[in-house]
Amino acid sequence: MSEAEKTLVTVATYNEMENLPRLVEEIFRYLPEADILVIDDDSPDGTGRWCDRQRAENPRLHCLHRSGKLGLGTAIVAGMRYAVERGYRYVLNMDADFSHHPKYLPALLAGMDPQDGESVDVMIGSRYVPGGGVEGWPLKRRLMSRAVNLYARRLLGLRPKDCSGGLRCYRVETLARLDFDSIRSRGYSFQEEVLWRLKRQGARLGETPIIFADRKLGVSKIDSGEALEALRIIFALGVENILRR
Ligand SMILES: Nc1nc2c(ncn2[C@@H]2O[C@H](COP(=O)(O)OP(=O)(O)OP(=O)(O)O)[C@@H](O)[C@H]2O)c(=O)[nH]1
Ligand SMILES: [Mg+2]
Repeated sequence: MSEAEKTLVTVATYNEMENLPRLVEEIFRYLPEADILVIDDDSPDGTGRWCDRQRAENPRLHCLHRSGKLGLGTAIVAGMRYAVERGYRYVLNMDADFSHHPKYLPALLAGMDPQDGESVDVMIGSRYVPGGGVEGWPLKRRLMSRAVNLYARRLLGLRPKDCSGGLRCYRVETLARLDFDSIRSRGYSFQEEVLWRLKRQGARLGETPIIFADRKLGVSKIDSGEALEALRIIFALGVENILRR
């Protein structure tokens, strides 16, 4: 397979030692041809060191080390830049905590350029289309997620039903035209912001159903400060969206 045919799966990690070894194994099981890039922010639990050791045995596993916890949004951007620079064709992003099961990766990839349908530039692993859903979240968390999603869709004028989820496949050629420096989100609002920017440059967005499972091992990295910051950025982008009309 030539480089240009290749797929990269990126996984941002901060203290995911309990999840990453099994996740890497499962990704290779479902996508044996793909490369994996772990973007680790100097995890105190040694996730990055594990990655380096593992790479010695499997050169298809790549590790990007950053100096400290710099935010999920900037980690994903680093993965996207990596995919553009090395000429991959597709890049898939996913969380490390098994909320996004690797079993969905082939369906996302297959939806990009289907033989019997229209191609898309971004395929979203979607909780909110028929067949999708969330497992293990209390009602309060479900409602909050729905509310944030609706807030972002309305403010940014986005059509997809799930604009905040982090399991996605992007066409790298499309990302190459994106001005990464213009992205304001360092944290969680990255997911909505990147869709909004790509849609404005004419990208076609699609959705494939997934069941999102709550994290079973390790702890959540999102705190209320980061969550508020995400809402603030989406609001600011919404204002920009109205002014540009
Ligand atoms: N490199 C890097 N990864 C991060 C950072 N923040 C979060 N992550 C990773 O991003 C993914 C999503 O983070 P989570 O803590 O699971 O956030 P969440 O899914 O919204 O929250 P939970 O549902 O509680 O797990 C995980 O793989 C984290 O390890 C960061 O600052 N840097
Ligand atoms: Mg999670």
